[in-house]
This record gives sequence, structure tokens and C-alpha cells, in this order.
Amino acid sequence: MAEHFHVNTPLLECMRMSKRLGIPVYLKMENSQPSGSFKIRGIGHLCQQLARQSKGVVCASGGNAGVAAAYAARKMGVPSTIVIPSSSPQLVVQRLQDEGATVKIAGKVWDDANAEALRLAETEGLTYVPPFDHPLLWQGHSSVITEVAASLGPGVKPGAVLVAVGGGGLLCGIIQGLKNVGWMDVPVVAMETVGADCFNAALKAGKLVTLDDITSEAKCLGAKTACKQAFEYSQSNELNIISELVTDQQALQAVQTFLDEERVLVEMACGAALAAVYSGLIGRLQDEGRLPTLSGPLVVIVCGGGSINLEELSSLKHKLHV
Ligand code: PLV
Repeated sequence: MAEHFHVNTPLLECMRMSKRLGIPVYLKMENSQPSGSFKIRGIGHLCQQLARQSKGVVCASGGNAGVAAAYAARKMGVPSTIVIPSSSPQLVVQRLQDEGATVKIAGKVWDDANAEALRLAETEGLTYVPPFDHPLLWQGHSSVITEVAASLGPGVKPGAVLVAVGGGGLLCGIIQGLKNVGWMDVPVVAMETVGADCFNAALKAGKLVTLDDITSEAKCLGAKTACKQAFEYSQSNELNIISELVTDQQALQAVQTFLDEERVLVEMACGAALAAVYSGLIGRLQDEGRLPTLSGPLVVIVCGGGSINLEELSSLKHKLHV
């Protein structure tokens, strides 16, 4: 068996974004992972640690965690059951089935699907694979920063890292990675969409909060409650985590600009991070002094996502009037 399931992804200099911002911008291309998103880093690691002897894994997912779990399970010769909410697009079902997963649809949003996955783990004796809240996931995700450090080479440190937040698993992995390579002082800009903003809401409230509903179309950011570790990091004086929101329209516009300029199609969850560049937010944060003048390149985690194709893109454009 391969040592791990993820691949070492390219770190690409992005001339168009660099020109826009007037600073070097690098793209960490997690969309090119075998499962289509960064999720395979953490989930692959967790499955290798916890599911080798398993009679089956079960994962609740907006889409990408499920594809990663199904991919890892297939490679390990273990059956997988993936529970998704009815809000996930139909194309996700097909992708999961292509990976050999048994797909169940439960509830309207991820939290509903998760309740069903936990029930199945209990009643059927399956190994539960959490999509964002587990130290093994964060450890797996942290490899993204180790790779960035290796690609940038000695003496080059990012000015900031730009990342999307759903339940906060990727954010925790990034922070862990920054700690591992001694880059604790690098600010992290953590992006969500309005209506899938559990992390931002927690920061505003000064404690974890559970959203009433997910009203954003960025369904893969749609956890109602952020993980505790992400919130705790946000409260640490040693770290600089800047939480910001964009609208669904801005996230979708960013998906389209990225497709047009970089010829890569990503889903809205990733568009939320890209929108920080295209909407001028990064520049604004610098003008307001909330983000220090960047002493190194901006590293954008292109988290990817498979819940999109041309049909889904045009349906989202129609729905959001973009
Ligand atoms: N998506 C999770 C949680 O959904 C899932 O089940 O796939 N970018 C993409 C493309 C994602 O798929 C996700 C998470 C994120 C960003 C955010 O990552 P997180 O949850 O670790 O903050 C409800």
C-alpha cells in the first residue's frame, strides 16, 4: 500500500492575481488531489490509522469529505457508506458511487446527515470518519504547509495564507502546519460565505455557536457549528487568524473568474477563499491595517471540490443571478 493517499500538489505562481494585488501570489493546487480536494490528506491519514481492520467506514459529508473517505476505503479494500444531505448536488451521488460507496441521503444539511452517520456507526459497527473535527485530520491536513515550505525553499516565508473554512478542519491543519515549520507569525485569512458562517459567528459571539440554518449555496462550508479547536486557535494571542465573509454572489463570481483566468473549475466552497483576492478584500484588510504589509507571497489554498460541473455552475448562476 502507498505510504499515503494524497499527492504532493503544485505550488504555482499566479501572475494575474499577483498583478491584481501588487504582491506575489502562489496557488496551492489542492484541486489536483486524487479525490478532487485537500480532504484526502486528513481523511486518508485518519483512515490509515483507524480503519485498517474495519468492516466498513461511514462518513457524513457535503461531498468532498465523502469522496475522500470513499477513495481511501477503496484503496484499503474496505466498504464505505457516505451520508449526504439532500442539499448536495446530484453529481456528488454519482462521484461517490464511482468510488464504490453506498450513498445515503439524510436530512437537509450536513448536521442532519452527520446524526445519521453516527447512528449507523453505532448500530452497524462501522468506523466513523469525521469530516473536520479530529486531531488525525488536522495532522494529515498539516502536510499542505510542509509542502508549501519545501516548494518555497529556504528563507522564503508566506506573507499570509488564505483559506476557506467550513467546520474548521482545514484551518486547524494549516495552523498545525505553520507551527510545525516555525511560521506561527504568518497571518491566516479564514473565509466563509454569509449563511455558512459558523466560525465568524463564533468569533463575534466569543464562544462556539450553532447556526439555525445553512442558507449559503456553498454547501461544503455548511457546518452549523465550527470545531472547538478552530475556535480555540482564534482566541490564541500567538496566532493571527482573520475571519472574513463574502456573499454567495462574490464566491460564485470568483469561481467564474478563476475558471476564466486559470482554466480551473472549483466549487463555491473554494470560491469563498478566491473571492478574497478578486473582490479586493485582501487589499482592504491591508489598507485598514488588519493585515500587515505582506513580507512574503500570499499563499492561496485552492481547496478544490468536486461538487461542480458546467451544469451545476449554470444552475448556481441562475439561482444567484450572477
Ligand atoms: N467540506 C466538508 C464539510 O461539509 C465535506 O463534507 O466535504 N473547501 C472544500 C472544497 C470543502 O469540501 C470543505 C469541507 C472546506 C473547504 C472546508 O473545510 P473544513 O470543513 O475542514 O473547514 C459540510
